[in-house]
Amino acid sequence: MAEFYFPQSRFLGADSDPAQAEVVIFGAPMDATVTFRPGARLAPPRIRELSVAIETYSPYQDLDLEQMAVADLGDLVLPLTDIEAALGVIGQAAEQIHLTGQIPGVLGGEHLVSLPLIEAALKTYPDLCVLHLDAHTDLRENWEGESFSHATVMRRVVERLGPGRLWQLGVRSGTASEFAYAREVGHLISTQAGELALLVEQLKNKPVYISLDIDVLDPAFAPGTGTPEAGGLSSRELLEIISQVVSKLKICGFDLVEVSPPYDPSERTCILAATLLRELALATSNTERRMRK
Ligand SMILES: [Mn+2]
Repeated sequence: MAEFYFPQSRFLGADSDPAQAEVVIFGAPMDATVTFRPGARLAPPRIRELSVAIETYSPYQDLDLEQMAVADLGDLVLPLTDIEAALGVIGQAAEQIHLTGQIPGVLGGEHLVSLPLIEAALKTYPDLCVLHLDAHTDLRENWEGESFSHATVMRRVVERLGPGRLWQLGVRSGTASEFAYAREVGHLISTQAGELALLVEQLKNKPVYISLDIDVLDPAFAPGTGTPEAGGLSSRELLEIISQVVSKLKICGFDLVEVSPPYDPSERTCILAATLLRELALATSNTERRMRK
């Protein structure tokens, strides 16, 4: 069994018994492969602490976390420098949650934590698709000789899923060959209404894993991240996409990664991350009903 340490506060409204919860939150505080500015492993406790600043009720979805069974397990105890071992621990923790039909919601950490999380979901949901919201393609074959990195994570995911099952939204940075690969093996979409409608149409009956890199947002809204990239979504656009698009999907797991408190002096990124975590948890409330269809 995975070992957790518990920060001083639980995430907002996540006070259910883990055995009874629909959504089970935990932190994966790892940033070993971050290429530019580390710090993401400090995010889960800070996002929890700052979640007291927001309400449990979402006017966007007209849903309240208080009406939902959400648990918070705390943060995984991870080996600091053994990346493979850390990924194993993260994957195992998620697998346990899937076994009981619950939905894991994970706070990174860097984006490489999504790989074991998606592998774990794939074991339970063999026809899994992934919706990846990010500024970056994350499709490099390797990064400075490393095949497991936050810059290669979606390439490894595609290798496990097979073609046609990765949908990428908000991407605006990568090499020409990464963009070519993205178009060849997956779906690169914009926030244009027609493309979002097509996404819902094609994914609504499939189990979907949501991987949200905070840098999909413009650095004006989310400066606290390791590799910010200009030209991103506004926080309002992203909140609308979650309430109007993501909530229509059968979400079987989600993560929120790459928040970096050392680059977030105003703490606006961490507070926004808490809001996004609330919205993602609430967006799963349709999932159980949809799974039965
Ligand atoms: Mn990114």
